[in-house]
Amino acid sequence: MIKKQILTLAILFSVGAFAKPVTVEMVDLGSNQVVGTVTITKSEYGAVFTPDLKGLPAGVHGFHLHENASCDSVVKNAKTILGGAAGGHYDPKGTDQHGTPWSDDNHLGDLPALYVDASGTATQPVLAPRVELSKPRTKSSDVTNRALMIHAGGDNHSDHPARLGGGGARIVCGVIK
Ligand SMILES: [Cu+2]
Ligand SMILES: [Zn+2]
Repeated sequence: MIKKQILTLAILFSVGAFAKPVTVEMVDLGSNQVVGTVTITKSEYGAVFTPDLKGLPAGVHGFHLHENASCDSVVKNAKTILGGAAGGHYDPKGTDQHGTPWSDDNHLGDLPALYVDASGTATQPVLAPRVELSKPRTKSSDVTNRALMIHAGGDNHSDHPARLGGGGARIVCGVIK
């Protein structure tokens, strides 16, 4: 009986039915202080991003997977861009379009916006249906070696009237290991 259960578990692991949750330490790019974590877990319906963050500006914030595993600043045209080394929204299909988390013709890194309450706390999870923590067969992951980014403004999931949902400056970032 026990042997059979162990065998079942071994099979489930080998097909990637269980993907280990990934916890990302999030850093305020202005102060360099850790403001909490976002834990990414696999569900039957996609990846769930659960924030446990404090000290953020209240409201709705653009929230994306960016392509590079770095939160460093870059200098462009003599201006410092906080979090610039994270690169653009993760876009493995090269769509060059910003859109909704549930459509295929835009960045894979487009997540639902993050809600921060009046006290500056974010605990409300969001679901990204296309993002896979471990893919069948290859077991490669969409999240490993990327950056998780929170923007100053919201996200209308469109490139109009402003590009990339209009979220503007990068305020909080975490490298996903
Ligand atoms: Cu972003
Ligand atoms: Zn995007």
